[in-house]
Amino acid sequence: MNQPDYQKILAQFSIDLPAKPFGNGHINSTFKVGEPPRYVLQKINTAVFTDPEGLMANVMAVTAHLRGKIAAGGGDPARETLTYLQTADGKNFYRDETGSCWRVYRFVGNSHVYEAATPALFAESARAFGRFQKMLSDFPAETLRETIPQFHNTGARLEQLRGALAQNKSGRADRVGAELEFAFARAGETDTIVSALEKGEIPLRVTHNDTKLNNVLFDDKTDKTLCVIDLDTVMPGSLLYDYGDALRFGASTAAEDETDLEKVTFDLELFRAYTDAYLESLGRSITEREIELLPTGAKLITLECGMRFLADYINGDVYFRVHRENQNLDRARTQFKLVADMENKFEEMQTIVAAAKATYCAN
Ligand code: ADP
Ligand code: GN1
Ligand code: MG
Repeated sequence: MNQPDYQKILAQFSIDLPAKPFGNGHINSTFKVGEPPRYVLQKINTAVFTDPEGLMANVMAVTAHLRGKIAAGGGDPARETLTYLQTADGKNFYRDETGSCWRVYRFVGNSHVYEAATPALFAESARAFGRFQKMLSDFPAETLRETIPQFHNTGARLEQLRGALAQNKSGRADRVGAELEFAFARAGETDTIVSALEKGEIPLRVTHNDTKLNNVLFDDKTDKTLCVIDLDTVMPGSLLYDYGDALRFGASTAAEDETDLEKVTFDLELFRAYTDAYLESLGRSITEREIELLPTGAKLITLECGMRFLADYINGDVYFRVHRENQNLDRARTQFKLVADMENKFEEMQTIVAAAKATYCAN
């Protein structure tokens, strides 16, 4: 495939600076622009985000709302949320002649991300997601487009796995019998969050939906969090999705694609650090039933992510970017290992949540 003409793309945003690949995301392609970097250029993966107009409308509305809140609280919106540039003809992304969609936003200088964290840093990220949740609590959720329908509907994800298995496009299905069995054995639990939402037991909120540790920028000088990034999946959802996804990634003792499963465990110290800081920052804005379901949220979002990786492996690696063979299968296996470990530690998780509730969410 021909290299895209970065200079021509950037010229649409009136920028004349060099671009270099950047970041570890599985979906979009990211570049830093300028040396030292001044902007981030991103190609939106339109196979995943089929409605780039809707996606950018969401992101622009959410960042405008956050900017207002940050400024009102005496913060610096230029460092604490993302600022997108417009093209010369006033659009918030540029569609090139091949149909690829590109957007540009300001690089937040003197910042870094973590792929793994200590309890103290993980607690910092929890406070950032807690603040994010609170700042969006009065955002009109119904105005957001559901850019990826049923994104965190774990039951629907299980059905997608069944569909992948039935089609077996890659011919790999016979290699993953044990993993399929693991997922299908938990079919009865997959509806818990969605059905609690449907019954009105827990509130529908504006959620981030992709709360990996590497989606928070930390300040180089202070190691405090600056900014929640990667806003493409901001949609109406459950707080349990955000809590669960953060723990799935950040409370693991190994990388998401670790091949040695002995190294992959669910770390209760990290779990406690995140839970304490998250509940402290949410205080009484989190409901009783949400608190009760926190351990379930962590487990189900991890199970769901494992099912998504497994389905993509069977589909032939068409969704998540891979850098080596079997990477999606390795990712699925780490997630299922974490789920099994959470099942063993479930009572301890509940005890940690109850203690955090008593400390931070009491009347
Ligand atoms: P992806 O969807 O590929 O995960 P992200 O939006 O998370 O893309 O960006 C990928 C990486 O680029 C981040 O993990 C972070 O290291 C870096 N990054 C993204 N936005 C900024 C920014 N505004 N300032 C500095 N670094 C950024
Ligand atoms: C993808 O884009 P990135 O790498 O932040 C995925 C998430 C998964 C995650 C697993 C739009 O996130 O849902 O949890 O990979 N994003 C999308 O690492 O599907
Ligand atoms: Mg990201």
